Amino acid sequence: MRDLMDALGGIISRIRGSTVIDEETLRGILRDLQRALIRADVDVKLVYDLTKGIEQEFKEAKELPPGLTAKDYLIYLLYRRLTDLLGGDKEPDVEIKVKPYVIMLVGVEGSGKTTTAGKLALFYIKRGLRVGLIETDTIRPGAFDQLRQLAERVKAMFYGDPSLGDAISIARAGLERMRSGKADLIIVDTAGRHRNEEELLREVKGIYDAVKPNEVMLIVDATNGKQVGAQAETFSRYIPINSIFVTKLDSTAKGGGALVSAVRTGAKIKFIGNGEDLEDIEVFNPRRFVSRLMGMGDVEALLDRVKAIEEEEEVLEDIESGKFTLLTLMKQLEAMGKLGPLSRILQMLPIGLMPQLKGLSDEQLANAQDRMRRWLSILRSMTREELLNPNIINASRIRRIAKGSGTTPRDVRELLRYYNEMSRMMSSIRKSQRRLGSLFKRLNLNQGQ
Ligand SMILES: Nc1nc2c(ncn2[C@@H]2O[C@H](COP(=O)(O)OP(=O)(O)OP(=O)(O)O)[C@@H](O)[C@H]2O)c(=O)[nH]1
Ligand SMILES: [Mg+2]
Repeated sequence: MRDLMDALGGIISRIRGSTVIDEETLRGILRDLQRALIRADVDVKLVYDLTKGIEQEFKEAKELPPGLTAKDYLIYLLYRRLTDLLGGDKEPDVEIKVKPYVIMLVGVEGSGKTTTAGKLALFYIKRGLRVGLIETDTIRPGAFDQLRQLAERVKAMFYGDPSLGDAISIARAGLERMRSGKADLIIVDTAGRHRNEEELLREVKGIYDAVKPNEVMLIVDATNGKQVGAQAETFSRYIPINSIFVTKLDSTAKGGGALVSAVRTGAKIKFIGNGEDLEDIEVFNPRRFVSRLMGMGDVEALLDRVKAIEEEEEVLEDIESGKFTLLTLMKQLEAMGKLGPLSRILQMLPIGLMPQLKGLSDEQLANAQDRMRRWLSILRSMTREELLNPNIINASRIRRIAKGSGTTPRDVRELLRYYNEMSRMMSSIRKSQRRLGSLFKRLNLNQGQ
């Protein structure tokens, strides 16, 4: 993945280094992006859609959130589109909830199944599970020794008896053994090669029927680039593919294409492998992956900012639509904490929590910040019900909340008083806003640009 990382790094420096992002600069940047993605073996049509989408969204954005420059916004769009292409912002669930849980590994020859069996075993043993490994590959010479040695290294149970002859009997016997050995997780490794593809797939299907795994995990080699989708397709004609493990991301320029292709099969990419060591396994998180591709620190700070702005946006919407609960207040305090004095909420509400912030002395400012922190911890100690219906907060609830937040009942009451005051103020602001109509709103939205 180094190549793609370098290319994206170059694109980001180019964005940062431009004086303005005009039509021509944008074109050039998007062309670089297309080139980088196509070189990483991402499907051409997808690349085209992605850059087209960025271009449109960038041009259509009429108002940038305050404090965000056009360059920031372009980098943010790049990040968001790439994350979406890799499956959005959901982290896969890798927790084992049913025991014993059986995972069957399938994949073409040399994709990394046996190594991955060892990696998965170690991953779950570290999380306190008893793991059993079963080898069913009767074709590759040394397959049994290979997995037995891995099992010894990670301290997993092992079963594999080539004298039984056929893979299906071995799988059945292995399952029996691991169950009586009280394994929490049983991993069944399979062959990747046979006399022909048909025969391999029929054996895989036979093992599947005998073992009835909770999960079939397809192991794909990232060096195959966008071909991994076709591999998934072939296997899924015989058995359902539930999850994907992408190996060898460390050793190929085609990793981007492999990942995108895998995402598009509809099966969840759960893990990626980035090295030959057993420790080289990572839960696949598209957000984290893309931030790293784009050069972490830089992008992450920007993303935090965008997120805070989005949260602030929500609060403003709540306020405008007449919803002002303690939950709104909590979100407001959180957004203010992240955005600082730039916050539009702060500009909109010159009184209240931090009266006339600009005119405060350092000491008063520190006090205000202390109070803000204290109030946040009070709000975080409340239940959702309390946040939405402050009326139910009686004396005993106040005592509980104070205890939970390490404050005093007096502090809690102070906050509730503030909330009531604020609530009243909000409705008067809303009234005046309504009177001044859209003019006021427009003026307000255009601040900071
Ligand atoms: N660089 C790198 N190499 C890997 C990774 N995963 C596996 N390998 C290597 O890929 C080669 C094949 O791995 P195996 O685990 O034997 O693959 P297999 O799918 O079991 O192969 P067959 O049993 O023949 O189908 C070995 O040399 C592994 O060390 C990875 O994430 N990165
Ligand atoms: Mg193998």
